[in-house]
Amino acid sequence: MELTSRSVSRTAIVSTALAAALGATLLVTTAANAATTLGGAAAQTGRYFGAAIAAGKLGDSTYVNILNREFSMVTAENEMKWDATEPNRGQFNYTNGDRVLNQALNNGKRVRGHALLWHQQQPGWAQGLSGSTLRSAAINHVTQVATHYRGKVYAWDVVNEAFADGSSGGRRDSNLQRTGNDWIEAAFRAARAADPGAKLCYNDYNTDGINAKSTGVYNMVRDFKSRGVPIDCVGLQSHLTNSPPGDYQANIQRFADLGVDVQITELDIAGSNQANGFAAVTKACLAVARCTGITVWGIRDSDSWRTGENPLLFDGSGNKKAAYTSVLNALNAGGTTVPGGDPGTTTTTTTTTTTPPDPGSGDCTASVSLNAWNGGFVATVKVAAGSSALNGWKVTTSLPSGTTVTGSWSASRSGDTGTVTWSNVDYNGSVAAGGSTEFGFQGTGSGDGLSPTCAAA
Ligand code: 9MR
Repeated sequence: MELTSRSVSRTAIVSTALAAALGATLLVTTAANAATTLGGAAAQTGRYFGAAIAAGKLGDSTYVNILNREFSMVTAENEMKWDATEPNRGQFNYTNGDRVLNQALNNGKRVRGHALLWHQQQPGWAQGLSGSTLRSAAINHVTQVATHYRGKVYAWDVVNEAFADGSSGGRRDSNLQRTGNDWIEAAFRAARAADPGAKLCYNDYNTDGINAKSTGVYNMVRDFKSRGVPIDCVGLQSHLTNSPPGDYQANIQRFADLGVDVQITELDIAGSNQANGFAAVTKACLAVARCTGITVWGIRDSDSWRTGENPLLFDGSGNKKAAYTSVLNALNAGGTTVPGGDPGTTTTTTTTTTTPPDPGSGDCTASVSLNAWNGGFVATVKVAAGSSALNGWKVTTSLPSGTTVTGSWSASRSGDTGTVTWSNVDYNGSVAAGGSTEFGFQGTGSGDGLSPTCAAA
């Protein structure tokens, strides 16, 4: 058919009408599928959305209504801690812990137990103990409390906040630490024996980005996994101001790559960028398959431990804040995006592409799994030994022009653009014949076509 100006204009009209009709249909579909609560929206992504609650507030109907409507996971803010559950040595009190547990279970929610051992909120009698007496009292506490809640909690924060702030990357000094460096693994083993069905987590703050403290935790988790110490998850508390760190998603990813789940366990965000910050946290978790859920540390601003900072999703009267809407929208959008990116204009996808193992020198092969979005990516590189063991390895990647590495883990690198070489670090140079190890990095730009090659070093 000859394309006349008349037929063009008619076609345009038809197209516009079609687009309008389609648009309307899409809107209706989206509205029908979008969940209207945090727990419901998170469930559509296979995750939970939880809140820390206080037994003393369960008589407040505004509070309970929001709790029952919005959240699918519950943490006792204080009621399952050592001072609450074992006020006198060997005498256990589960009254308030059970109130929180039953409120959750009776309303179809799950429970994250918090926390079996911590240097704070110890009963006075434990604060006065040391050495082997404290060790056995601590392990008995783990055993008794985890046994009481056996089969009823989804996860336990077995140990809370055991690493030091600052650049050391080491353990925090505490009475528990002074019983010997193995106190954490002893606690995890006791918890597993007492409740084999609960996921066992290590939980900490200021471990949200890649830093010395989170790397200390990372090294401990890697060590536990390599020695068979039972650990299933890592909690990033995420008490934040304005935004998560830029490498938040990469940090979540590197823990996930160790073979543990990651949970955002105590989220609250102060500051004027709060709504965007909550969206960025939510999207980062959604971008990592093993990030299994998010818990906010309180319901209304007036319930928060951060008095005057208003860091939560509901105001003091129980009204939904802008931060609430931004979390709900991020959950309903599903998929992934770049933390801190502009949710209004960024179209995002998660793709996992694995390049075929390179034929290499026969010593080793390298393959890459990519989690990419518009403008950035996290690459996880698997280094596999051939028929001989490796005692060191070197991987070379070719980054497309315009691409820059912004952070990396489990390897040392030669640069951040162009051809980058990656060498093993002290703990992952030895790879058994037929075995493998992984390192990873985050970058801006495109992660396509990295074509890693591997050689023994
Ligand atoms: O929110 C809790 C507050 O009510 C307690 O007074 C405080 C005691 O130290 O603990 C708060 O919860 C903490 C959590 O158990 C561990 N991470 C930090 C939390 C905020 O301080």
